[in-house]
Amino acid sequence: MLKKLQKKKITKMFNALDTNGNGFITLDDFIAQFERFAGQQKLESGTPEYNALRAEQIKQWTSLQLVADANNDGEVTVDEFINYADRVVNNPDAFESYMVGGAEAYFNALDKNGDGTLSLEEFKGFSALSNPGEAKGQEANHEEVFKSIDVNGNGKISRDEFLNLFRESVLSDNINSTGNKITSVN
Ligand SMILES: [Ca+2]
Ligand SMILES: [Ca+2]
Ligand SMILES: [Ca+2]
Repeated sequence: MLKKLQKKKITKMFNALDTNGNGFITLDDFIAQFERFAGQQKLESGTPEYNALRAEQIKQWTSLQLVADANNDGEVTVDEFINYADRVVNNPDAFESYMVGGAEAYFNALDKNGDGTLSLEEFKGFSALSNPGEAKGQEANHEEVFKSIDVNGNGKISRDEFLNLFRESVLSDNINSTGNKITSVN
């Protein structure tokens, strides 16, 4: 069973994925999220990064729909999503392939200069993943969030630091953990 805070975070995540806010997650939401991110990152269509991320996004939807869309109507409701998350969070293999796989594709897209780390500037692109309304608040504390993720204080976020943040953001039931800052529940 999901803990109370986890459930709250999963609901937040649902709202973030429901890009057009109609109460269902569909392929359109995934494509819209990708397009907003691609636009913000100035990814040009046809480039390898663009294609890889778009393919990853569609794969994410396909795998989500396969396991979460219980009545198979092409829409994932919040209840379907929570039931699904309950299973994923408690299954490390599924979690790594679905959630962390997606996070890694975004890390690669954010890492503009391809040095395997994210600078503060590169990290700012992360806000494009949030709903426009939510992104405002996040913009303000980017620097603070960046510093708390950059554990060794070298001014860069490594791949591991980024992926750990994702794991923590979903799995942790500690309200004070850094991962909560990206799902902004506190
Ligand atoms: Ca939607
Ligand atoms: Ca459904
Ligand atoms: Ca970089």
